[in-house]
Amino acid sequence: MSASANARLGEQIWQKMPKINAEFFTLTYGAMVVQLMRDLEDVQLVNEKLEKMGHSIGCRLIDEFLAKSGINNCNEFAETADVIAKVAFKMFLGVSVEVASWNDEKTSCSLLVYDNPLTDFVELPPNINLYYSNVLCGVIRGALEMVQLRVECYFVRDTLRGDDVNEIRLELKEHIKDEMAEEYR
Ligand code: MYR
Repeated sequence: MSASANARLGEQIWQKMPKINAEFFTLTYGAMVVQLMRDLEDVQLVNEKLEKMGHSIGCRLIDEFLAKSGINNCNEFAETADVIAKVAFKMFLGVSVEVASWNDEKTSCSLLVYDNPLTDFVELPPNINLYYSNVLCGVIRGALEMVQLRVECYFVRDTLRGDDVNEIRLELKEHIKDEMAEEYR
């Protein structure tokens, strides 16, 4: 199987088989990252690719999340962040995440991921600029886009790079106008 077909397979497994064994999933994700490193030969491109893959996963995942959680409309961004941290991470990765470091406007916060199952068994070579779990940022961005929230989402601390915690910064940029809904108003 070609390198890119392997990478595609990893993505498909993630999208279509959310209940697969966690260890197998973690190892599959790792194999996919390694393959992307080989194929793209540029760490920055790999970071971007992981984020984009996450985005397309997030766009699909949101329906399942809303259906299973029964959550529909968060009034405040703070509520949305809490739902991501406490419900979504739990549902999809089995871990709970802390929300911290809000800005005064309550449009930007950090998600502190103390235990990231994606990085079990993983060690990075020193001085590599890889955001190994960048797929998570894409998943969050894609899922929120589907509920009309445009966000920027990026890693600021990463235990694989020697930090004491994984910190994902989440910034609300815009409430996307729902043109269909506007038309029927
Ligand atoms: C709303 O504001 O209407 C509901 C917002 C729900 C947002 C849920 C986003 C799910 C993000 C999935 C992250 C998964 C990480 C493993």
